[in-house]
Amino acid sequence: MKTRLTELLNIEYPIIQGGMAWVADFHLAAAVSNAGGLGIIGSGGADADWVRNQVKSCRELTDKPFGVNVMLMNPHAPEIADVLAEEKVAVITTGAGSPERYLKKWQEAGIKIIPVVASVGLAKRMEKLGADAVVAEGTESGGHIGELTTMTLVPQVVDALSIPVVAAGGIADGRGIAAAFMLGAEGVQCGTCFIPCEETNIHQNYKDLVIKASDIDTKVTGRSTGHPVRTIRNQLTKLYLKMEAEGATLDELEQLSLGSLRKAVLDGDKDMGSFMAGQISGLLKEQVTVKERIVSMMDQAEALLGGKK
Ligand code: TUI
Repeated sequence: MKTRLTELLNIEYPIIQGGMAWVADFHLAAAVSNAGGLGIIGSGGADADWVRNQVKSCRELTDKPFGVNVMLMNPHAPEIADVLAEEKVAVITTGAGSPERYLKKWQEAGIKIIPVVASVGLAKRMEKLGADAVVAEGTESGGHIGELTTMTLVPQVVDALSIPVVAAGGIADGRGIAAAFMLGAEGVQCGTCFIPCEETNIHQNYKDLVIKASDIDTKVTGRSTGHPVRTIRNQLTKLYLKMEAEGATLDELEQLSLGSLRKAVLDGDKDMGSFMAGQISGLLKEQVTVKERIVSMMDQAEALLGGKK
């Protein structure tokens, strides 16, 4: 399946791995790139040294292109932006904001830039400023989310832009890929489907929670703070939503969720961890290797879209 995205990124399959904070380290990114997709190191709230080390480690595991996601709410984002320009990583994806202030520097370093957007407005601004493609991410996604669904966002972004559009949110098998292509996307970004993979370097409880989740097992917290985040429901989401309903302050809510992603990924704390995952968790029933996941998704997509290549 050749598209403008596979050509742009020099990859075999039109699949970008989501830059999941704490979850997507160089092990996962290298595995995805080695399997023919585009692996992404999720820099989340990490500092610039961590990112530099991850990039170097990833280069030891793969000769294929890979990228780094910059979470723009991270206070270390300016230093990370510099490190990525110095290291001349192949691709940068961004999330949770507008990367406007960094684009020139990254372009001068020859880096392909793919902002993740949740609205047509930001998508258009990114194209105007020279982005190479955009990821249009629907609210089905895990983690920090926008308002629109993948089904509504993707075709509207496709119609508004000339550069390639990558669909994200709710895609975890070949049917999802085929559907995204029908909406005009030229690639997909998938995060949740890589959580229960062998190569994902996280606590086993996190993988098991995604595998055991049903269709209705994710919740969105933080709507009242303006930073909605989708996670697997547990004691933390219950408490958070109760406090939000009772009008808790930003400070109180921050206290509750402080370090909760770490608790999920490192400690496997099923009750108080923040297990970011998308609505498609209910579709994922087994732990497989990254290669198996990608090949089965692509086989199914190619069959649905009418034959190979
Ligand atoms: O960024 C994501 N997903 C994320 S980031 C993250 S780390 C985090 N941890 C704790 C709390 C909050 C975040 C976990 N998941 N996806 C891409 C995405 N970007 N979704 C929504 C947006 C977005 C939202 C508003 C992008 C831009 C925006 O407005 C910018 C503007 O200036 O218009």
